[in-house]
This record gives sequence, C-alpha cells and structure tokens, in this order.
Amino acid sequence: MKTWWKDSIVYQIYPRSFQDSSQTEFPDDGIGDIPGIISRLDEIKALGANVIWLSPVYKSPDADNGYDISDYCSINPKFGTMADMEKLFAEAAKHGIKIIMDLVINHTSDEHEWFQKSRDPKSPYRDYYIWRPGKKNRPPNNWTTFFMGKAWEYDEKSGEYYLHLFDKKQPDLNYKNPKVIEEVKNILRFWLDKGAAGFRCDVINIIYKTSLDDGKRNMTVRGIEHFKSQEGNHAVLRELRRDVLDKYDCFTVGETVMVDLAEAKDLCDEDRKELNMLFYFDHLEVDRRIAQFIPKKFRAYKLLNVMTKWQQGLDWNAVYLENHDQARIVSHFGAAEKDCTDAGKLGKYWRESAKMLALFHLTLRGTPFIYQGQEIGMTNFDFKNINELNDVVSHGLDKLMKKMCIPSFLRWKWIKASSRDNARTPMQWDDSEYAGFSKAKPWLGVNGNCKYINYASQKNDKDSILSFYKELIAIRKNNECLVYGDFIPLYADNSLMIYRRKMQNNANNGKTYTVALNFSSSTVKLNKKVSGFLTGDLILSTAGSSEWKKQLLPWEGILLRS
Ligand code: TEU
Repeated sequence: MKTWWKDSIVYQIYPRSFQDSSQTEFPDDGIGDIPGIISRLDEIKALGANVIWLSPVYKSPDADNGYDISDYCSINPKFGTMADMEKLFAEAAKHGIKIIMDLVINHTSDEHEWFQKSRDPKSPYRDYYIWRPGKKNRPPNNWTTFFMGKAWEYDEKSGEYYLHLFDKKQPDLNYKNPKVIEEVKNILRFWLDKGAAGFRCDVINIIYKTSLDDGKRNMTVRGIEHFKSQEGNHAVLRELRRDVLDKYDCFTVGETVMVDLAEAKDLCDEDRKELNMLFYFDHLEVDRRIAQFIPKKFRAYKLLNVMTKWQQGLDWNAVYLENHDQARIVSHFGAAEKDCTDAGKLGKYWRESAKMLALFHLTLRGTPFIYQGQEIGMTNFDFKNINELNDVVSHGLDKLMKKMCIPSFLRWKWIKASSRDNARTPMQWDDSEYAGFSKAKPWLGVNGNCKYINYASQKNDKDSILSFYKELIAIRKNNECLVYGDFIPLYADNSLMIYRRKMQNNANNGKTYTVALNFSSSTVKLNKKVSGFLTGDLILSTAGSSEWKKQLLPWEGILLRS
C-alpha cells in the first residue's frame, strides 16, 4: 500500500553538530541548536528531503549526547526553548517538511525526576525502574551492557542495584509496570499534538525484560536472550499503536539492535500493527567482525546477499548508510582515503565513490534516510588520538581493550574505523575556520578537510556530490518503480554488484531499472555474461559517461532503464 512516508526522503539531523546560532541562551557556544536548524531549512528542501528525523533535543545531562533524557517534554537550553521548537515545526511545515522526533524510552537519564524518586524503596516510582538486591555483594545477574562492562550499578541510597543496558547514567525503565507505558503514551501525545509526524524509536526491540536470569556466554551483550524481541515487547508496541499512534497521521521507524529477519518481520508486519519500518545493521557489518568493531575485507557479493535478504524479506525497508553512530559511508565502503597521492588529502576517487554510494542508497526499495553531511561526501574524522574523542563508546572500548592487553596502535586503529564521533564532527558548510558551523570553537573538532569538502563549494557545481544527490532524488520522486519496485539481484563478485528494480504485474508500463556498481579503484571490463544483464538506456552515470561501453570506470555506478 502506498503512503506518504513511503514516498518520503528523510534527512537526519544531529542537532549538536548541524548549525550553531546566536539566538539561544548560549549564543555561539560551538554547539548546534534549533534556531540554527531553522536557518538551514532551505538547504534541506533544496536537497529534496521532506521529513527530518531530529536526534534528541530534550533536557539532558548529555552523558550520551541527549540519548539520556531527564525531561521528555522540555528542550535542552543549549538547543533553545520550546518556543524555538514550535517555530521549527511551523517553519518546516512552510517548507513542506515534516519532523519526526527521537523517542528514547528504553531508559531515561539517572537525573530524570522519576529515577531520583525511585531511589527511595517506598516511592510509587520505585517500579518505574528495575531494582534488585545483589547476590552476596555481587550484581543480581551476569548481564553486560551495549557499552561494555556490567549492566548493574549499586546505589548506596537504595541499598540495591539498578539495571542499565547502556551507560550507568541511563537506567532502564520497567515495561512490566503499566504506569510506565501510560507515561510513554503521554509523551507521544505531547509531541504529536505539537505537530510531530512520528518517531524514530531508539533500541526499541529490547525494552521488555522477560526474566532477570543469568545470560548465556556471549562475546557482545550477555543476557540478550532475556530481552531481545520478547513477546512483552511486541505487546507494548501494539498498545502504543492502538491507543495513540493510530489516532494520528504519523509513522514510526524502530532502531532494532541485533535483530534477525524473523523478528523484524513480526515487528513491522502491517497486520500486527507494531512499527512501520525499522533500521537493521547487517549491511553495515559485512566488513566487520564482532558487531562493528574489527574490520575485515569488503566483498560486494556479501553486501548484495545481505541487501537481497532484507529487501526481499521485509515488506518495507528503512534504507540508510549512515547515522550518528556509524562511520561515514564514503570512508567505510567508499574510497575517501584510498589511493591517496598527497598525504593528508583525499583519496583519488572520493567524489566518484560518494556518488556511486548515493546511487546504491537511492535505488533501494524503501524509505531513504540521509544523514547530515552524507550529501556532500563528508568523511571520517582526522583526530590524532583518543583524547580528542568525546564518544562514551570509544572510551569504553579503549578501556576494555587496554584490560585485554591489546597494544595501543591496534586499539586506535580499530576505534578510528568504528568510532561514533566519525559521524559527529560539525557539518561542513563552508571552508572557514569552523566550517561555517559556528563562530566559536565547536564542541567536537572540525575535520581539516572542510577546506575541500563543504556545502558552499558544491552548491553551484554541477559535478558535485550534492548536485548528484539532488538529481537522483528528483529521478526517484518521478519514478515509482525506484521506490516501490521489487528488488532483484542479478550478479555480484568481489567488487561488482548488479541488481534490478521492477514493478509487479508490469505496472509502470513494464519499465525496469538496472543498477551496476563498481566498488573498486580499477576499471572493470564486463564479459558477455555480465554485460548481458545490462540492458536499456543509460539514465545516469556517476562518472558522467554519456554512453555505456561494456566497462565500468573506477568506482563508477550506472543506472539503466529498459
Ligand atoms: O544506539 C543503540 C546501539 O546499539 C548503538 O549505541 C550501538 O551499540 C553503538 O552504536 C555501538 O557503536 C542508540 C542510539 O542511536 C545511540 O546514539 C545511543 O547511544 C544508544 O541507543 C543509547 O540510547
């Protein structure tokens, strides 16, 4: 079934790093803010996006940059006021842009009033969280967190431990308590009534803890079998949908950790009425071991296999290559730093590979989510050591690896490739000292390559990555086959990938689109068998080729229509 959110292009904003302004209580403080976002709505519209996913702007002590919320219905003064937020909804609407909010309800901040009250064992808020006595001076069970280390923290005042699956400043809420679900419903209503068009739901498949028994041995998160995609979790989602979400014209996209296809199908099956779509991680882990930390060789056929599984397995996909937790895609799958002839500068095929990845992203079936800076090919950061990083996960990982006696050069190599700060450096608007992001020194270092990679230099350049994104988004908007068509894999090897998009029952006048992508720095000559898949007219080439010559240039991608 067609709906507006399936036809949409979503743009994710990480407010802290998007645009600073002089118009908050903390003017020009090197931290992005809501008035800053308002000042950039023209750019978002010009890209062709019509929905913004806003990472958290709520009141927060910022132990995890806003993913630790201390008041769901007020705005962090660093970002502005509720009046600024209301203005953002109104101004965005004038630009034809809707906004979805980040819903972080697995946990709150330990500074949330509910948690502070719950520290008193007699408080009616006690059961909002998961408190348990220790076992002979040890935590209640052997679970570990997503951020490394034990999942329980002892609280002197309470004389008991509380559960936290992320940082110790992020205590988990108790979804066996109906009062917690009622509180969440009120939060949903509050934002929907203000004009939100839906929610991106943080770690939404782990909110319900069925039991607190010890977990099995596990290299990543111990205990996960007791809280991943549990029946109770499905029930909570159905209740939120039935009592609140279905009464508004809105959608939800769930962030689902370590989700498998069967779980995902249940979570976003239209008939079950839980989520509308979800983010999975498999495709970004095809060249990583042990979740996402240790790199291994990229193989295009592995990526095509994973994409085929999800594209065909789910009725509707949320398609993304970047977010605020991931490495920049042009550094990860692309060639931002490869074949570099001049130390400190960009790889020879930075631009080509960024365009090729755009072609990949925007020819998948589903709703595309573009992360700020992706549209200009922003790369991983250029920090020199761990002290320049802010991310709690990078610091936790460094500590853990130190304990395991992993040498410092290896620790840095792995953290460099996977750190969440890769995505969090300030948006590069121009080539000035702070990249046009702020007048003051930003909260996190600006990438030195803002001299070459910035919005201003790409805006009027027909060959830029930005122009390519705009062109492709426009093509996609006018061709429903690129949005709704089936995904059909045709061929892949170590570096080449070919697939087709085709409407069912020959709708769209039987037209199909075929995409061929070269994930390598070599020209690939295509033999008869492979070039046989590539039929039709050349619509677009990332290398600007005007005809199709049975070969793909380094990092070239082509789109054919037949
Ligand atoms: O992320 C969930 C999550 O699993 C990731 O944090 C993952 O563990 C991490 O990226 C490993 O590098 C969500 C948010 O997107 C993230 O920013 C928050 O820190 C986290 O939840 C807790 O709210």
